Amino acid sequence: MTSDIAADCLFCKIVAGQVPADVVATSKRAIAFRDIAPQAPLHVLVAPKEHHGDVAQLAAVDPALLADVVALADQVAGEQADGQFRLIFNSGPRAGQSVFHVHGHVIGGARLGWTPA
Ligand code: DGP
Repeated sequence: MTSDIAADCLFCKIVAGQVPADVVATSKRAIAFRDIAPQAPLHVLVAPKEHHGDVAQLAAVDPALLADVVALADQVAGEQADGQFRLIFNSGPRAGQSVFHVHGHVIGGARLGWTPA
């Protein structure tokens, strides 16, 4: 789904300031905020401010916006960790997506293993 704001979307509400979040950075079209259940010393979510369901949908309709989201991830990793990071976009429930407003998990701040179960 693609629209500026989706009803009952948690991350649209964070963008709108209706749900509190620890926002660490913003750009004109993207936002970065700390994950509520961090899995690493750095665990920030980067998302477009407008609503898109998943990363493939965003890439199809607005690749420049996806590039903005990736650039914000790089900025946050540079500001909050050592600039090295893993960027994970879960796509679909079986892949672990639970919030259907596209977001990348920016993971870093430690040496990372490679064990996606
Ligand atoms: P995913 O499972 O890939 O859709 O990631 C959703 C992430 O969102 C998950 O790691 C937990 C996080 N999350 C869920 N609810 C909230 C919230 O209210 N605030 C914040 N900051 N993060 C949340």
